[in-house]
Amino acid sequence: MKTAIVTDSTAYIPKEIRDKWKIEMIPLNVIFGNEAYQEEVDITAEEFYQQVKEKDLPTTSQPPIGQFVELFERLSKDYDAVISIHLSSGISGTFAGAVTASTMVENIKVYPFDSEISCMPQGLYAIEAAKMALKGEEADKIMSRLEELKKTARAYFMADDLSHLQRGGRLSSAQAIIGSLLQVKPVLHFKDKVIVPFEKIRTRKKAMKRIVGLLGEDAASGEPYQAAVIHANREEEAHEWKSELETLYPNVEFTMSYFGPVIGTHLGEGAMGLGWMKK
Ligand code: MYR
Repeated sequence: MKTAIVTDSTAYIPKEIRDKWKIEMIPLNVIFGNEAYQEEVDITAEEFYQQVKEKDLPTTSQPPIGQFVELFERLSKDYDAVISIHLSSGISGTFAGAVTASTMVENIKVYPFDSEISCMPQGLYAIEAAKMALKGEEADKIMSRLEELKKTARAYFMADDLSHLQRGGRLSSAQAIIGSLLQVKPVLHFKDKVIVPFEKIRTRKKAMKRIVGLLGEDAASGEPYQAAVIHANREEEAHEWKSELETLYPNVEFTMSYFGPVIGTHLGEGAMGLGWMKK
């Protein structure tokens, strides 16, 4: 059985890595006024963070169902199955789009996978799936492996300005709680597929320290972990953080990643995050 691996642009897997592991990418869109851009295709993260300084605040949208159908049909010429890995169904309709498209194609079996997370942790699932697919593993076996990894996946992050998440309706909590959080730097995480405050913390420095400690709780087992440091246009700070983390946790393999245009629209510039899962 030949299995193709698809993920969406919010995994922010660099093109050379996608090419290396034969991962197909379907882009989400970022919209400035009347202009829609497919992220990672028409607009880079760098261009996006420049444009937000100059233009009205953007919005985002999921890929149209037709784009999924087209992609799955193209893949059906060379593959028997496709595993389509997407950002959490609790924050975007992308996964639901893949599910709908899966019922509209023939000659290929589609396995949609809800990562229940986003960004590079989602990318780590896609890379693992792609490595297994290239070895010729069956799609069912790859899906079981992804479910296994899911049990160990965590992501904690903080936004410099929570109003972006509030405006886009992606922060799930009572309005009064959100209001009280706007003045501080809460650590956020995914719970039951949606973003909720994890802990109310006053400063950026303390929030980052707390996230370091949370990774430490899991890494203390000494088992091999993989992790991603993720930043919204704060490359230097992210590199410093990564070096600090590498010294603290030698059993964790770190990669550097970024919040691209679509996720950046909802988190705002300056956001930082750390995601990890067992190897
Ligand atoms: C859409 O328009 O369908 C896309 C909506 C994306 C919402 C993104 C909300 C922020 C996610 C933060 C993920 C952090 C992972 C480490």
